[in-house]
Amino acid sequence: MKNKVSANTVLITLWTIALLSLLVSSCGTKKKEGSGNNVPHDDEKITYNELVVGYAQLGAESDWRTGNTESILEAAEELGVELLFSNAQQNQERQIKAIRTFIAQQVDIIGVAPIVETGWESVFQEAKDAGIPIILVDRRADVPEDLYTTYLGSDFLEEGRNAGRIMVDLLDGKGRIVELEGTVGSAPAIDRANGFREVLEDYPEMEIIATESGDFTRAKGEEVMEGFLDTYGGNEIDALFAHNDDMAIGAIKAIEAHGFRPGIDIKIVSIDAIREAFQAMIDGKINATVECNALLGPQFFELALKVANGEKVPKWVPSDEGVFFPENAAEILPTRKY
Ligand code: GZL
Repeated sequence: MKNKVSANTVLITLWTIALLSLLVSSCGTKKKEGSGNNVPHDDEKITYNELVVGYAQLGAESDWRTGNTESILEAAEELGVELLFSNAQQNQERQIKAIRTFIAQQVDIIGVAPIVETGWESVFQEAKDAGIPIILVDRRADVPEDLYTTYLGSDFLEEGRNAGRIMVDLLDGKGRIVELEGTVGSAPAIDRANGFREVLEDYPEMEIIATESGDFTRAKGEEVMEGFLDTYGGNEIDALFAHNDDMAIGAIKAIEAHGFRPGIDIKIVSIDAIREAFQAMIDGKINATVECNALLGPQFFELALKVANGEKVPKWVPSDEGVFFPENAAEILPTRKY
């Protein structure tokens, strides 16, 4: 009996060891690759503090850009993402060089705000060949859709349409308009101009008498507006459409230097909704600003993590945006972050 009992004991012990070793091995190993959908399983997914992102920012040309950069840096810090950040000072070659550096450093994801729409196909192909997904942020690039994973940013056409609708109301369907365009060849400049003109098509007595690029900066906006005033005279200009608030604020200086009242003698509609535009509306110098959301940091890293983990994301993630007027500018200004 004793022997029989000991044989049973041995068998039970062996089964127990076998069962325990099976349990330990299944907990300690990743699930098999290729289990159907190739999406990493939970225990294979990386987390924010394992994510390495290269971000090629285009410059620091405006308050909007400053707010955009701050949003990206703060979000990386809060989430614990390792961020390699470069500022190309509005130079495309430097942006392309930054992307090549990120490829060499084998980051997980590359984010880029393309300064202009063209000239990206080669370097984006290099990123694709290196297996590094690209996320377009803020501005689109004119490349085949397989060269970027998703675009996070505004509907610039709609921003231009909104500015056009407001301008029609301000001028009651009739007037002579000068236009300060953004950076030549950039997605916001191209689409804001097109959206604005789309609306004006139905108003033949609304005429754009001059358009010139102020490169999204205050200094250039003031310089170009001075040129408009010298050429046409303030009495011949009913309104200004500025593709961003920084150029509008520069233009305000030129308008006042020529002895005219911005917002009254010359109406002003611009885009971005930066803090200083709210102050200018409070001061009666800007008549409306169309919001272009700069605070894209949190959404960008949320997308980056999803893409790094092989999750499906939409080809375009549009920003939520509004339009602001002087009536409630004082109430809203304290809530604005850029
Ligand atoms: C728009 C952004 C533009 C802003 C400008 O998304 O690219 O660039 O409107 C900025 O202020 O310079």
